Amino acid sequence: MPKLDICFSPELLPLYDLRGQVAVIVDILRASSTIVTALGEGVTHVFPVASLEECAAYGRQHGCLTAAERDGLPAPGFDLGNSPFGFLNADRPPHGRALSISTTNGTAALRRSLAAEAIVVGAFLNLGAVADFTRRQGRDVLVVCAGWKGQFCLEDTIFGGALAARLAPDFDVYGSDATLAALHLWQQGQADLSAYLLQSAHVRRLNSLEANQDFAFCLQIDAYAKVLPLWQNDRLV
Ligand code: 3SL
Repeated sequence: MPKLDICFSPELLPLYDLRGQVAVIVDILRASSTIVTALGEGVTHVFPVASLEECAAYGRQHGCLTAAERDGLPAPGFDLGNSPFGFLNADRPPHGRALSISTTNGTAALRRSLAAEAIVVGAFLNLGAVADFTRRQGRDVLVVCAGWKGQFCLEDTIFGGALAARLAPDFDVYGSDATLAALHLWQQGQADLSAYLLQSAHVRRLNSLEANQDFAFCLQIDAYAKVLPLWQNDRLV
């Protein structure tokens, strides 16, 4: 039976062997939610890159939209920041455009997971699509939580618990304390995710940046039920 495990932070990735596994990259607030939204709103493909320089270079080379964030704020000189609402602006629809994006933790977590057999971006917005995909793959799954600058984040971990709950009993979701902890968080928080996460560090950080509408948006389960950002060559499609 395949197993699901959870890596609480990209700093812990050297402890895992991603070869042959499906990596689910999660940065609920907000990179993975923003990438899902962008693809759901008509962006053709996404180049997730670690540095601001690469983000700008991809923008020039591919003529694509650019989005960048550092410390929660839009990085200067790019078309957009890291808010999903950037892709919901009726005056500037993203249809048919590609996107390069660089964020503090989320896109860097993806770049550090390239040894995996398959890489998919997960969020509450596409939880069902990720669960269906991982079930079809039938391989071991590692949920890679982007965290915050190497630290544990509640919202990414509770997503891991939600995915584990969806994959049980077809997957072994009881094999590590990390997954057990995530399942416990999900059992505690699922009835009112918003209330449960209110005290979390990143929610407080976003609130101080007046990005609290993003928080509620990113917690919508299966709002983009058909969006499955899959890594192919150098991009998410
Ligand atoms: O670090 C990241 O990847 C971002 O998602 C953080 S923020 O939500 O834009 O602050």
